[in-house]
Amino acid sequence: MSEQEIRVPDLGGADEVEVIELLVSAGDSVEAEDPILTVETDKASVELPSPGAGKIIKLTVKVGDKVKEGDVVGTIESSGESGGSDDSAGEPEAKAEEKTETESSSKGGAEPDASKPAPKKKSGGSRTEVVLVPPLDGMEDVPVIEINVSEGDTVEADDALVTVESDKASMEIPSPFSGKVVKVLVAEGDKLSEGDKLLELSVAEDGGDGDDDVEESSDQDDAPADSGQDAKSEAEADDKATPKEPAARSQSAVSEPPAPGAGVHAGPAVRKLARELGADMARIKGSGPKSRILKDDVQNYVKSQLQQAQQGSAVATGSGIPGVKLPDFSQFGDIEKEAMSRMMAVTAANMQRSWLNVPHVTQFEDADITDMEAFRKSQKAAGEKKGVKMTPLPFLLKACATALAELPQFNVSLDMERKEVIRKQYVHIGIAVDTPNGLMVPVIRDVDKKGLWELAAESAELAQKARDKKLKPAEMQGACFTITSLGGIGGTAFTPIVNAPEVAILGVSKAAMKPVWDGSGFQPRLLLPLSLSYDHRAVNGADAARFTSCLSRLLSDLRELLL
Ligand code: CAO
Repeated sequence: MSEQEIRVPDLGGADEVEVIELLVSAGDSVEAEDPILTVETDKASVELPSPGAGKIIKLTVKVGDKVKEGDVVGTIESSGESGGSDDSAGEPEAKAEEKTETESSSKGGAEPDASKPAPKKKSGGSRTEVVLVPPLDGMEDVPVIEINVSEGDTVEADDALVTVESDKASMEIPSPFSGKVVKVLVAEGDKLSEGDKLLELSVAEDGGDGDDDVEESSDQDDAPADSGQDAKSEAEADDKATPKEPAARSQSAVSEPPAPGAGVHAGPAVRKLARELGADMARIKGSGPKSRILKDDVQNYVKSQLQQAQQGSAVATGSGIPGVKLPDFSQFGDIEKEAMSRMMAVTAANMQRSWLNVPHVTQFEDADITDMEAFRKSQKAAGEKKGVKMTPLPFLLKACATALAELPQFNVSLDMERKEVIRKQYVHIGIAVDTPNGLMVPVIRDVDKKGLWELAAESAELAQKARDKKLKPAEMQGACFTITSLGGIGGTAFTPIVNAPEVAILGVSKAAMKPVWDGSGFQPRLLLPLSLSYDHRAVNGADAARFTSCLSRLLSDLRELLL
């Protein structure tokens, strides 16, 4: 381990440059040549690379500082693993310079030597093509914002070579050939127009990457089969007469300009990070100078997207609606946090799913159960003998089974994907049971075929099993309809949530004595409030009113149940 200063390398001729972004902090581990900070000249931004692998001890500059070649910007404790090995520790500047030389030709330090011709060279199985800027949708003098390749890189046809950006959009200029980059002729910040020279590409005659022979070898007189140019024109290819074909091909391959606002300012490392994380840079707000997007901006963006997705999926179950944001409740007073029980989490998800998927409407009706209550009470002694308590629930079950038979559109489920209505030939009814662990809905099967005592016994047994957590999964499945009775507790009406894929649920509130006009006077009658919520896709309002009227009729006169 040894300490080594991180110095500003050769800046391609720029005197003093401004630090616009710190890419690491004290304590960060870096590899050799990882970017440490970004500086900006009047032409381009350049990332200063780490001279070796190791741990950053400190950075001695901050954003906005001006630095020049040779300035110390920080210290690194070299791990001696790669480029930052002890061998190189003594020569950090040489390392940095080496990197900068590569970068300055590709990222903005050096001006392209416009005076130098751009000959088409060929040697052995490869030729050198000069890639020109294709038509830019009528735009001229469009600045280069990113060079996507460096000398020595192998590219495929259509790989992005450079990115240019107008005030409206940014677009990538693709490679017209597969090959190896011999020389980059532009720098970030350069302004390009159609026909300008971009770079030299060594292209294999056999369609490979033109890897090897890039030196000039004019003794090879085989002109490229498709160029139509002779050896003389190759030697003079220093102007717009350089092969036109690549430019034409480039035009067809120029990517569609992104939507307005997609133009972004960011350094290559930030762009790379965004690409790796799959972040759309057009959506990220830059906090750097001139709204430049910094690494932190990308990370914060991805973090917020993840948080939103997590909150959204917890509550929205795929509906795409935004989640509810929670404040820090502890700012208002003491709080305690407790994990949801599994049952609560499942119930919450089911409720959410039903509420979001089912267009709910609730129909209200009062049933006169004065006579039914008189009958029910008359059965008390019989019930004690049988060991069964007769509550209003079995009557409700029986009445609902009869109503479902009369109005079978309530005994269906909808398959929206297949656009089918599934009609059920059985009558299984769920009963909502309030338990210390939460709501459970055991199902009584074939309600239409069972008598009141049987229904009373079975509902009591299932309710007890629910409270004792002894229900089997099969005992909670297969319902066609649900009854949720809060009558033993209180309330005058409520709007229950349909237990999808059922299409209706009956809420029952507490019966109360009320004056009812009989045509000549008010009579005291026991009225049972009914609240029928239904899926308006499956059931229309008139049928819902028919259903509650039917229930009211059946409960008011039990003889109706026999018909
Ligand atoms: N009006 C007036 N009194 C009623 C009544 C009504 N609608 N329904 C029941 N009662 C009376 C019963 O007659 C009984 O009184 P007595 O002991 O004097 O006879 C008392 O209330 C208690 O009845 P119960 O609740 O024990 O029995 P039940 O058969 O009516 O109900 C069950 C069983 C399982 C439905 C009920 O115990 C229960 O858990 N209800 C809550 C359901 C629930 O939480 N729904 C909400 C779901 S959505 O969040």
